[in-house]
Amino acid sequence: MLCLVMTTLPAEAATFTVDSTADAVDANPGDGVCATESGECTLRAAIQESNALPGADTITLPAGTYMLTIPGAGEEFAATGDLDITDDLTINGAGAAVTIVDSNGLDRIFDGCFPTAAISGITVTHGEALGGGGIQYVGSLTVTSCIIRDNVSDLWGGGLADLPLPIPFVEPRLTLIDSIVTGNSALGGGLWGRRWWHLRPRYQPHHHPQRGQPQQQLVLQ
Ligand SMILES: [Ca+2]
Ligand SMILES: [Ca+2]
Ligand SMILES: [Ca+2]
Repeated sequence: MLCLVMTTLPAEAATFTVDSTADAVDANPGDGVCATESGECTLRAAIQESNALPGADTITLPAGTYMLTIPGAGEEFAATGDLDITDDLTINGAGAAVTIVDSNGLDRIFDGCFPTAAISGITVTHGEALGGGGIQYVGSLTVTSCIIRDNVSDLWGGGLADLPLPIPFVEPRLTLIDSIVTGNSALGGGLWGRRWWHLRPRYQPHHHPQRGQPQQQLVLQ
């Protein structure tokens, strides 16, 4: 994605609680209310709203399967295709076994360009993109108690990948905690990055497959 890293003024953090598993856009991003035309707070609407509000925000994502259904890869404002995160954000699922975000091959799941973001308690699955089939990121991303599985990339990072372009003043940094990266397929296996990986408490590099091979299981716990 095209990253425009902007300095934003301090703002009061907002918390949005998703109340619908539907995939629909926010009716008015930036008004402080997560609401589609029908008044629901979808994951896509919550991300659009948190992008529009300056400063770090939090999204609570209850148990459910959230299917991405709006086609349109290559769009960078979370309106179509993948969910573009362009501001600091924390997304808290209810647990990877029960909170599942699935793109059904439509696009990748999360495309992040942020200074700092975190996701926890979520399964990210069936994403598909040229790079970062499940998640592509720039900046500092912390993934805690998540399952990144069965995502596909034709190039790098079936599960997760940092953006392979240098962005001024932003270094990609991935921290994986108590998470499972499994069943992803790509040139770079499940994980691909240039630097700044922090895998706790142990890193199993032998679980990176060769080109075109499905990734074996990488468990960090
Ligand atoms: Ca709104
Ligand atoms: Ca924000
Ligand atoms: Ca998008």
